[in-house]
Amino acid sequence: MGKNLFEKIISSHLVTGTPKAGNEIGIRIDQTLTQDALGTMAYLQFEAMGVPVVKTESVSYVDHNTLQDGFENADDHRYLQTVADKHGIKYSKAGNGICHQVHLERFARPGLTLIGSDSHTPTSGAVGMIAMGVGGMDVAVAMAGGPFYLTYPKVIRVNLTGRLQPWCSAKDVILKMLQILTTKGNVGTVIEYGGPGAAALTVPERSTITNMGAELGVTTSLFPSDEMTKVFFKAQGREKDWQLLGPDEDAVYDRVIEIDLNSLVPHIACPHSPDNVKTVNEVAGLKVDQVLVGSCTNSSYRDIMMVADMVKGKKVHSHVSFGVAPGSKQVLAMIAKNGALHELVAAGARILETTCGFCVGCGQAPQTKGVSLRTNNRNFEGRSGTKDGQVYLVSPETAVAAALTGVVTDPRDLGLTYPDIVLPELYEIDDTLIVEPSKDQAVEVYRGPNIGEPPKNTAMLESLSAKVGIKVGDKITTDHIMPAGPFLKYRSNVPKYADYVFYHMNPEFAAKCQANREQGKASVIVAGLSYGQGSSREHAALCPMYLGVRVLLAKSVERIHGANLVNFGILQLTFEDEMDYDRIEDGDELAIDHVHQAVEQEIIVVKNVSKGYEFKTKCSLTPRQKEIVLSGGLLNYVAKNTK
Ligand code: MIC
Ligand code: SF4
Repeated sequence: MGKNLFEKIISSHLVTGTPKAGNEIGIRIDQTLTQDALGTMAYLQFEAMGVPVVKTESVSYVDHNTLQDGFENADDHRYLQTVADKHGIKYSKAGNGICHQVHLERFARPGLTLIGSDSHTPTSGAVGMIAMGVGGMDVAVAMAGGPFYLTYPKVIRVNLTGRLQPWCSAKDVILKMLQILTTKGNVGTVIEYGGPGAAALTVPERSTITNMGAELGVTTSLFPSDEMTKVFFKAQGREKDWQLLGPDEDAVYDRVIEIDLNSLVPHIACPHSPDNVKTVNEVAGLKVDQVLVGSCTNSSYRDIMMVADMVKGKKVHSHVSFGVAPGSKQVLAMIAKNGALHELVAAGARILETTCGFCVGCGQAPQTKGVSLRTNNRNFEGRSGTKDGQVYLVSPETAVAAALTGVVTDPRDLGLTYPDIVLPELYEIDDTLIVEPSKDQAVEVYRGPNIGEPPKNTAMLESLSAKVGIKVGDKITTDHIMPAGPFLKYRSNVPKYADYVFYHMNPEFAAKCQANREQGKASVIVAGLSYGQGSSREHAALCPMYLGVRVLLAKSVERIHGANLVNFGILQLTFEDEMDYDRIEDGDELAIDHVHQAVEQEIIVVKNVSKGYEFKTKCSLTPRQKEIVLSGGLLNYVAKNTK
């Protein structure tokens, strides 16, 4: 029986376990990446492990928070640079670009494994590698040489046939996928793209598709490494990093989805979820206030050239604010040289820094109730920085159509000649902003006042007495739990950042948890379906842990967030009967007796002390994960097992 591509790469990296859907396996990690917003915690955790030099090829990127409105970011960046220097980590300075764009250009390699403390790490799956988003703690363990544990997923094959038609692009493919699979229920799945339609897509186009696999909630997405991949590696001056790698002809998949590119039309994700997808035609005519092109989804040379070509000789509509953020220094340097930058500026575009910026709510918040068309991957409520901002996700082509007309417009209706974007035979290669580490143990690590120690948890007590601190509904994202934007600068200062847990949903949450603690009680979060979707933000587990949250009771939990809860010692239970979700109320007192024994069982009985009834829950963690949770998190577990 033939192997699919995911299986092949796993087999060559397997450390423990049997690769069968649902089993826990441990794999060897070749590369890691971090970004500044989660990097500080990852490196503090790495330092706590006492390993002198990383065992992986590791890159630390600064791309999320470059506003530097205060000393905090600058402190973080200096800490990141010095800690990288000391421990053998490459440091990609602010200005070099968005981690996923730069990693794809300069580091990604077919056949390797990469984990990154950012949920869009699967972008690099575009070149035929296994790239996964994880919490910072898992990155720290991998850098120290430990295996990465994951549940062996189901593998879905997406067969692309036909060819993308003019004005339809890779973004429309992934928006279509989101319409089919939605953001819910895809935990434990990997997607492998293939077929003649996939073969015709360039690597940057493929990366737009693998990038937004994060929104589907899948473990990762991959394309085969083929002749098209070779062209990309050659153009990046890295032909030696390329190898031919794909699934066997007779590879077996758990499910096959067919997408005919010939019939694909431009799509748009409406507020406030990436799976709220319609065709652009259905929304056409809506007045637009802001248009932003950029982010790790759509900021490649191909995308920015498409934008520049479309606006050439035209003017941005008078009531639209149009911003363009090239994804990397490489892209910016090249458009500066070939004149495309001039076309953009002449048309009235605002040129934004080569960072995450608007995508993570750092700048460019739209006006009150403002309609903003963006090429990024997330449009969760409030993420833009404006609570009632109406963010729509589109391709660069659809974005420009709106920037020119002032209303949502199907780019096919513009009457323009479709630009023929030719990718360069050789990109401009200049890694000036990637600082090589000195591996000098004498390097002094800079720790400004914004750098705090990672807080520790204690082992789980025998009996748990806790109060519900908040009850929330379905699809709660890590942005709801731990807002980013102006609060990003507190990422390396957990006591401070913890004041903002659920800030936009219930600003009293931190105070309530504190009151529970004073009564000698832990706190519980009660949630609906797909809790923790959206990102690898481990602060969404770390800060609640700091506030004394010991249990999450949900209808279902997303993969990366679930792993982060384990790493910080928060017990995740799911309702055996979802009706019990309705019975429970904010403030209810709950109890679990003999927790250590209870989690060994499949069913765990929880008492609602306030209301005087019992209900059943499930704990679907692996034996290893249960032990970590009972120890109070991964740091305690590792310390216990290495004594
Ligand atoms: C995001 O897009 O939400 C982020 C900011 O990149 C996060 C990581 C973080 O919160 O640091 C992600 O996607 O994992
Ligand atoms: Fe940055 Fe946005 Fe990509 Fe996250 S999704 S890595 S914030 S560009």
